[in-house]
Amino acid sequence: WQEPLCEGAVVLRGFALDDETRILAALKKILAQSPLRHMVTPGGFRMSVAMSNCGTYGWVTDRSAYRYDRIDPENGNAWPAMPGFFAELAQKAAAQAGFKDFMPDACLINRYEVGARMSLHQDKNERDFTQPIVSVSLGIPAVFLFGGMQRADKAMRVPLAHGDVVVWGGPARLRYHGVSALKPASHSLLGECRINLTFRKVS
Ligand code: MD5
Ligand code: FE
Repeated sequence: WQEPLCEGAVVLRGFALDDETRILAALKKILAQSPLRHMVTPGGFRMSVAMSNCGTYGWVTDRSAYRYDRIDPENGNAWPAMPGFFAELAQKAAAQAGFKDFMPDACLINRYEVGARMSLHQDKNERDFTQPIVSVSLGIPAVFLFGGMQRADKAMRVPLAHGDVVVWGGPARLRYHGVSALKPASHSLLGECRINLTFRKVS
Protein backbone atom coordinates (compact mmCIF):
# COMPACT_ATOMS: atom_id res chain seq x y z
CA TRP A 1 0.00 0.00 0.00
CA GLN A 2 1.84 3.06 -1.28
CA GLU A 3 0.84 6.61 -0.65
CA PRO A 4 2.88 9.29 -2.39
CA LEU A 5 3.05 12.57 -0.40
CA CYS A 6 4.89 14.47 -3.10
CA GLU A 7 7.69 13.77 -5.55
CA GLY A 8 10.33 11.78 -3.64
CA ALA A 9 8.26 11.07 -0.49
CA VAL A 10 6.28 7.84 -0.20
CA VAL A 11 4.42 6.31 2.76
CA LEU A 12 4.48 2.50 2.79
CA ARG A 13 1.63 1.66 5.16
CA GLY A 14 2.37 -1.33 7.39
CA PHE A 15 5.62 -2.14 5.57
CA ALA A 16 7.45 -3.07 8.81
CA LEU A 17 4.62 -5.05 10.43
CA ASP A 18 5.98 -8.47 9.46
CA ASP A 19 9.24 -7.61 11.24
CA GLU A 20 7.81 -6.03 14.41
CA THR A 21 8.86 -8.85 16.75
CA ARG A 22 12.39 -9.07 15.37
CA ILE A 23 12.79 -5.29 15.43
CA LEU A 24 11.72 -5.01 19.07
CA ALA A 25 14.01 -7.87 20.13
CA ALA A 26 16.96 -6.25 18.32
CA LEU A 27 16.19 -2.84 19.85
CA LYS A 28 16.22 -4.33 23.33
CA LYS A 29 19.82 -5.52 22.82
CA ILE A 30 20.96 -2.30 21.14
CA LEU A 31 19.49 -0.12 23.88
CA ALA A 32 21.08 -2.25 26.59
CA GLN A 33 24.48 -1.26 25.13
CA SER A 34 23.70 2.36 24.19
CA PRO A 35 20.68 3.48 26.22
CA LEU A 36 18.21 6.13 25.14
CA ARG A 37 19.10 9.57 26.50
CA HIS A 38 17.80 13.13 26.28
CA MET A 39 20.44 15.18 24.48
CA VAL A 40 20.94 18.92 24.87
CA THR A 41 21.00 21.16 21.79
CA PRO A 42 23.57 23.86 21.09
CA GLY A 43 20.85 26.32 22.15
CA GLY A 44 20.80 24.69 25.59
CA PHE A 45 17.44 22.92 25.30
CA ARG A 46 16.95 19.36 26.53
CA MET A 47 15.22 17.41 23.74
CA SER A 48 11.85 15.88 24.71
CA VAL A 49 12.68 12.95 22.39
CA ALA A 50 15.11 10.39 23.87
CA MET A 51 17.69 9.09 21.38
CA SER A 52 20.25 6.42 20.67
CA ASN A 53 21.83 4.96 17.54
CA CYS A 54 23.10 1.82 15.89
CA GLY A 55 25.39 1.50 12.89
CA THR A 56 28.80 2.96 12.02
CA TYR A 57 27.67 6.52 12.72
CA GLY A 58 25.32 7.96 15.29
CA TRP A 59 23.65 11.34 15.36
CA VAL A 60 24.48 13.33 18.48
CA THR A 61 24.06 16.83 19.78
CA ASP A 62 25.57 18.63 22.74
CA ARG A 63 26.14 22.23 23.78
CA SER A 64 28.66 22.70 20.97
CA ALA A 65 27.05 21.19 17.83
CA TYR A 66 24.94 18.63 15.99
CA ARG A 67 27.10 15.98 14.33
CA TYR A 68 27.55 12.33 13.43
CA ASP A 69 30.04 10.43 15.54
CA ARG A 70 31.33 6.84 15.48
CA ILE A 71 31.48 6.87 19.28
CA ASP A 72 28.66 6.98 21.81
CA PRO A 73 29.69 9.92 24.00
CA GLU A 74 27.92 8.36 27.03
CA ASN A 75 30.16 5.30 27.19
CA GLY A 76 33.09 5.95 24.83
CA ASN A 77 32.33 2.83 22.78
CA ALA A 78 31.40 2.39 19.13
CA TRP A 79 27.63 2.38 18.59
CA PRO A 80 26.06 -1.11 18.52
CA ALA A 81 26.19 -2.70 15.06
CA MET A 82 23.22 -2.24 12.77
CA PRO A 83 21.49 -5.63 12.42
CA GLY A 84 21.62 -6.92 8.84
CA PHE A 85 17.85 -7.17 8.62
CA PHE A 86 17.49 -3.47 9.63
CA ALA A 87 19.60 -2.45 6.64
CA GLU A 88 17.69 -4.88 4.40
CA LEU A 89 14.32 -3.53 5.50
CA ALA A 90 15.46 0.03 4.79
CA GLN A 91 16.93 -1.00 1.45
CA LYS A 92 13.71 -2.77 0.40
CA ALA A 93 11.61 0.25 1.36
CA ALA A 94 13.93 2.63 -0.52
CA ALA A 95 13.81 0.39 -3.60
CA GLN A 96 9.97 0.44 -3.53
CA ALA A 97 10.16 4.22 -3.67
CA GLY A 98 12.61 4.11 -6.58
CA PHE A 99 15.94 4.52 -4.75
CA LYS A 100 18.17 1.60 -5.69
CA ASP A 101 20.98 0.15 -3.55
CA PHE A 102 20.41 2.27 -0.45
CA MET A 103 23.11 1.23 2.05
CA PRO A 104 22.44 2.96 5.38
CA ASP A 105 25.43 3.41 7.71
CA ALA A 106 23.46 5.08 10.52
CA CYS A 107 20.21 4.35 12.30
CA LEU A 108 18.93 7.00 14.70
CA ILE A 109 16.51 5.65 17.30
CA ASN A 110 14.00 8.21 18.57
CA ARG A 111 11.66 7.51 21.49
CA TYR A 112 8.69 9.84 21.96
CA GLU A 113 6.75 9.59 25.20
CA VAL A 114 3.33 11.22 25.49
CA GLY A 115 3.81 14.99 25.07
CA ALA A 116 7.20 14.68 23.34
CA ARG A 117 7.58 16.48 20.02
CA MET A 118 10.14 17.44 17.43
CA SER A 119 10.09 20.98 16.11
CA LEU A 120 10.49 21.83 12.42
CA HIS A 121 14.00 21.23 11.13
CA GLN A 122 15.93 20.01 8.09
CA ASP A 123 18.22 16.97 8.10
CA LYS A 124 21.38 18.26 6.49
CA ASN A 125 24.30 16.80 8.45
CA GLU A 126 24.65 14.02 5.87
CA ARG A 127 27.06 14.32 2.96
CA ASP A 128 25.02 13.18 -0.04
CA PHE A 129 21.46 14.49 -0.36
CA THR A 130 20.76 12.23 -3.36
CA GLN A 131 20.55 9.43 -0.75
CA PRO A 132 17.09 9.10 0.83
CA ILE A 133 16.21 8.78 4.51
CA VAL A 134 13.96 5.86 5.48
CA SER A 135 11.87 6.16 8.63
CA VAL A 136 10.06 3.36 10.46
CA SER A 137 7.28 4.21 12.93
CA LEU A 138 6.49 1.90 15.85
CA GLY A 139 4.10 2.16 18.79
CA ILE A 140 1.46 4.83 19.32
CA PRO A 141 0.38 7.06 16.41
CA ALA A 142 1.89 10.44 15.67
CA VAL A 143 1.10 13.38 13.43
CA PHE A 144 4.05 14.05 11.19
CA LEU A 145 4.51 17.64 10.00
CA PHE A 146 5.72 17.75 6.42
CA GLY A 147 6.68 21.31 5.54
CA GLY A 148 8.33 23.03 2.62
CA MET A 149 11.76 24.38 1.79
CA GLN A 150 11.31 27.38 4.12
CA ARG A 151 10.59 27.02 7.82
CA ALA A 152 7.54 29.31 7.45
CA ASP A 153 5.93 27.20 4.67
CA LYS A 154 2.66 25.60 5.68
CA ALA A 155 3.11 21.98 6.81
CA MET A 156 0.97 19.01 5.77
CA ARG A 157 -0.17 16.84 8.68
CA VAL A 158 0.51 13.16 7.97
CA PRO A 159 -0.74 10.56 10.48
CA LEU A 160 1.78 7.75 11.00
CA ALA A 161 0.98 4.48 12.76
CA HIS A 162 2.77 1.36 13.99
CA GLY A 163 4.54 -0.38 11.11
CA ASP A 164 4.39 2.53 8.67
CA VAL A 165 7.58 3.25 6.74
CA VAL A 166 8.28 6.52 4.92
CA VAL A 167 10.95 7.11 2.31
CA TRP A 168 12.12 10.72 2.03
CA GLY A 169 14.20 11.34 -1.04
CA GLY A 170 14.62 13.49 -4.11
CA PRO A 171 13.02 16.91 -3.71
CA ALA A 172 11.58 15.86 -0.30
CA ARG A 173 14.96 15.16 1.22
CA LEU A 174 15.60 18.69 2.46
CA ARG A 175 12.09 19.76 3.39
CA TYR A 176 11.36 21.07 6.85
CA HIS A 177 9.64 18.49 9.01
CA GLY A 178 8.72 17.70 12.59
CA VAL A 179 6.39 15.72 14.83
CA SER A 180 3.43 17.13 16.81
CA ALA A 181 3.29 16.56 20.56
CA LEU A 182 2.24 12.94 21.07
CA LYS A 183 -1.32 12.41 22.30
CA PRO A 184 -1.90 9.91 25.13
CA ALA A 185 -2.45 6.41 23.75
CA SER A 186 -1.18 2.92 24.40
CA HIS A 187 0.21 0.28 22.07
CA SER A 188 -0.01 -3.42 22.92
CA LEU A 189 3.73 -4.05 22.40
CA LEU A 190 5.31 -0.68 23.20
CA GLY A 191 3.02 0.86 25.82
CA GLU A 192 2.64 4.64 25.91
CA CYS A 193 5.38 5.55 23.48
CA ARG A 194 6.37 5.86 19.86
CA ILE A 195 9.72 4.71 18.53
CA ASN A 196 10.98 5.94 15.19
CA LEU A 197 13.99 4.48 13.40
CA THR A 198 15.61 6.68 10.76
CA PHE A 199 18.04 5.07 8.38
CA ARG A 200 20.61 7.33 6.81
CA LYS A 201 23.65 7.20 4.56
CA VAL A 202 26.02 9.55 6.33
CA SER A 203 29.37 8.97 4.64
C1 MD5 B 1 10.58 11.02 13.34
N1 MD5 B 1 12.68 11.93 12.73
O1 MD5 B 1 9.42 10.70 13.12
C2 MD5 B 1 11.36 11.69 12.25
C3 MD5 B 1 11.39 10.79 11.06
C4 MD5 B 1 14.78 13.11 12.80
C5 MD5 B 1 13.36 13.04 12.38
O2 MD5 B 1 12.90 13.94 11.72
O3 MD5 B 1 15.50 13.96 12.28
O4 MD5 B 1 15.17 12.27 13.64
S1 MD5 B 1 12.57 11.22 9.74
C6 MD5 B 1 11.69 12.30 8.73
C7 MD5 B 1 12.36 13.01 7.58
C8 MD5 B 1 13.68 12.87 7.28
C9 MD5 B 1 14.22 13.57 6.19
C10 MD5 B 1 13.45 14.42 5.40
C11 MD5 B 1 12.12 14.54 5.75
C12 MD5 B 1 11.58 13.86 6.81
N2 MD5 B 1 11.31 15.40 4.99
O5 MD5 B 1 11.73 15.92 3.95
O6 MD5 B 1 10.16 15.63 5.41
O7 MD5 B 1 11.13 10.85 14.44
FE1 FE C 1 14.54 15.01 10.75
